[in-house]
Amino acid sequence: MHDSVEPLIRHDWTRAEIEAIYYQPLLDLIFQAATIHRKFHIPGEVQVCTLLSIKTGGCPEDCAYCSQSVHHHTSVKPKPLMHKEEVLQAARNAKENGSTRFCMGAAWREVRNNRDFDRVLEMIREIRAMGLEVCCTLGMLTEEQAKRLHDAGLYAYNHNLDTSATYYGEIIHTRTYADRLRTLEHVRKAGVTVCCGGIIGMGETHDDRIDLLQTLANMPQHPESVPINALVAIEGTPLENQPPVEIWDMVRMIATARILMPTSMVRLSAGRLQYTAAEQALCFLAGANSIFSGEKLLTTPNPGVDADKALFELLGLKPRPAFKDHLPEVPA
Ligand code: SAM
Ligand code: DTB
Ligand code: SF4
Repeated sequence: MHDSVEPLIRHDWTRAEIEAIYYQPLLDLIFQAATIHRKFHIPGEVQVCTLLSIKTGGCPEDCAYCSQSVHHHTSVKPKPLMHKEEVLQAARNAKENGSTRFCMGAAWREVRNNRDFDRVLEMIREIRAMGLEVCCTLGMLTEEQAKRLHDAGLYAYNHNLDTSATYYGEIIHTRTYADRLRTLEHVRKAGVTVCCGGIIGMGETHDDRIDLLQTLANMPQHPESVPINALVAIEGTPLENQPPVEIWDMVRMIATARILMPTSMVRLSAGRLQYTAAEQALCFLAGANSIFSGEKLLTTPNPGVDADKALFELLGLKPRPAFKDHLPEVPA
């Protein structure tokens, strides 16, 4: 990294410093974030990722926001792990539609060393061979499992901290923040890039949001990818009546993440359907440079490929090539 930009990448952000950034007048915040964004990234270049729920529902965890927990009564029908061919076809379609990252989600509490895991490893190998960055989100992992994922060619692992350590206990009772941090360490040690962010709109305070950002920004290495999700309030979950997240809150969160973690990809994730093109443009200006494309996230709707093509056209955005930062070896 160039000397003059090095001091911008820090891992010792104080609470007061983050508050000063987060609470500044919105237009100043956007300007600061946009300035940093332009130092570290090509403006207008946006990573396009596709999500697929490869194993849906029936999850023993009780995350209050989630449609897939057995603790809630939602319209999601549990489905076993998908067959490999079906998943490969979805990955091919995603590639054809311009995605460079394919992310597979499984509603597991943790990975078990069984045939299902072997099948996921095969999927990773084959999707990697298509030239796509492969990401998975499968719940908790041991270090050994993270290594197996790495050896299969996994590029990124998504494991969100979701909110502050303090508010976490209000949202999830079946695992702890420490469990989450442990898995993230295993992912790091295995040499897989980290995708870790959170959700806003779950009834947390601004303090909780700042805490989450401080935890992420003060990790020994920033997560390469930081998804910022606006809660999708799902009927049948304890958070079903949460009001929609105001665009200003999303922009503030994205901009602060961009300033604290200049080189990371900041993803405008769940909740995009409720925002207009102008609102999403503000998010890109504030430093968001990644989206999920395609009609569905895991279980909820998302803008379709055509809508996003029109958005890219309108705003003059370009898709980011795969493996831009480094080209990992294709595993044998
Ligand atoms: N079971 C795995 C886990 O929890 O890590 C992977 C799947 S989980 C659905 C992935 C992430 O999606 C969660 O950590 C959460 O941040 C986000 N998410 C889930 N439901 C959401 C919702 N209704 N609105 C916004 N984000 C959501
Ligand atoms: C992330 O931070 N957001 C994505 C991805 N990582 C796995 C998931 C969003 C899920 C939204 C609710 C649903 O579709 O079920
Ligand atoms: Fe399970 Fe993940 Fe949903 Fe939590 S967020 S209930 S761990 S699928």
